[in-house]
Amino acid sequence: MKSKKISVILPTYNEKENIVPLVREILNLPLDITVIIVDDDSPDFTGYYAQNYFKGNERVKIFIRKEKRGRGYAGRFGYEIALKEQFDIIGEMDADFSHSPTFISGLVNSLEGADVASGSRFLSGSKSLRQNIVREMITLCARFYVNLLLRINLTDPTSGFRFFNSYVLRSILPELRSTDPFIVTEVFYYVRKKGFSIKEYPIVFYERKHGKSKLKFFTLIKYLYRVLLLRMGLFYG
Ligand SMILES: Nc1nc2c(ncn2[C@@H]2O[C@H](COP(=O)(O)OP(=O)(O)O)[C@@H](O)[C@H]2O)c(=O)[nH]1
Ligand SMILES: [Mg+2]
Repeated sequence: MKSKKISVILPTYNEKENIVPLVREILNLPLDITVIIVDDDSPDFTGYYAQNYFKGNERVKIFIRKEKRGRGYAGRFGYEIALKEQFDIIGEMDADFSHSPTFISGLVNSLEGADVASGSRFLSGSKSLRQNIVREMITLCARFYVNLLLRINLTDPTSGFRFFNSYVLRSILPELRSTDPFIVTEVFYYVRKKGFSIKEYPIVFYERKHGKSKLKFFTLIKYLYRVLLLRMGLFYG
């Protein structure tokens, strides 16, 4: 796997305190990884802060988007950049330390026998150290709801910590319509629909280190509705 060109996309919105130590940890892994930060012009200047810190470092590419803010837009933008730059493997993870870089090697290795490798909070060997019980319950409910309606058949269908062989993203990118965090599930839906294989890999899910979650209650409600629309073939973003 050492010879493969890997990129890790980090969508960021107000992650100033997390971004530098996180990227440094990723760059220290014994893998050929380039980090792609997609910042939505964070009010705390996460993007500019990272730009300044990693100035001249070719392994860190930073994009500060000024239009159409949202996790979904940022994700699609990151995929597009990574595909254009011809990485063999494209990964993504949250930039708040809830996803630890220590699992990246395991996820990348899992891609030898699968098209997609996804970090799961619900396998033996997995653990969730999240302190927010309500969010934990929501994740559990979403797991059953999504698997039932979309037949994604994963232990963790809302995991945003995953790696793709690049041909998978090239194939599904034109289908994606999400503007917000629903993109996490939408991606799995099209991966399955197109017949690609997904291997889940046990991870520990940590509480975010600094800052606050951007997920709003209203986004969760929209999520439920969007799963239905996707199932009916009526989801247009
Ligand atoms: N670029 C971008 N990143 C976002 C946006 N919303 C959230 N993120 C990032 O997406 C990741 C997950 O968001 P987070 O707020 O931790 O959601 P949670 O883990 O579901 O509570 C983090 O790295 C956030 O900084 C957004 O609108 N634009
Ligand atoms: Mg988070």
